[in-house]
Amino acid sequence: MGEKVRICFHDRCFDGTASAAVFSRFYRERFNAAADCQFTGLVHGPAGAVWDERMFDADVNVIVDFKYSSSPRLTWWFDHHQSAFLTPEDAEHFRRDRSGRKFYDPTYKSCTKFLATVAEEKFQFSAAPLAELVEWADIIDGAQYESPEAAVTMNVPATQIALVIEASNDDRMTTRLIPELASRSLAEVAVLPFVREQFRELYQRHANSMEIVRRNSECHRGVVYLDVSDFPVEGYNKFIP
Ligand SMILES: [Mn+2]
Repeated sequence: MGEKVRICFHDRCFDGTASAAVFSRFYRERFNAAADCQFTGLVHGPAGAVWDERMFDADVNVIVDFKYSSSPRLTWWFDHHQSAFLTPEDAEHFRRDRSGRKFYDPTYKSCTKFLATVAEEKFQFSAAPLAELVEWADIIDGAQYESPEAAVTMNVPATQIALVIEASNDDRMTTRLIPELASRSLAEVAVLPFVREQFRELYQRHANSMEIVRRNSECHRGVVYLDVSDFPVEGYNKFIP
């Protein structure tokens, strides 16, 4: 029987998706090459009741880039969010943990970089083949773009994949992407037909929203004011203004 590994990750987020990819590769290389990794994407909802015990249904249960759970069924946890603990009891539970498999550091800009660093330093994992993914997760999650233009032009594979992860209407998109991100370069992933096709569609929508924001914004003393309530814009990239 293959070992089942449930990896819960922050969905519709480049960093969360990249963290799941890095963890799956780390686990297969350092613990069990035959592990059957299954992925569950999560998005932030109203506070409380984030974790349902039934989600931790595998032999190994993992959370990356998302809130802590004090469940005894949780095996691994990596996060960097300030809001990692839902309650003071959860924070205390984490402080008392002696498993050596739960990790938290809010000074990291991305969970992906944090996970890769811990895996290298404590578990002799080589993150070198995933260096590009790790670097881009840090840029995107930390909003460390060279310029606001770099964030909206989406002319490199990483920002194209980020658009697909953040804006796709297909709920299975991220779980399809994770194994690709774990094994291919970003340039290879960006030209996979299912990625390319989604990108084209979403980019068209993004280009339209850029045009709408451009025509309906005013800048006063360094502050951009815009009203897009009359237009069919379903959210727009925060770097456009
Ligand atoms: Mn993150």
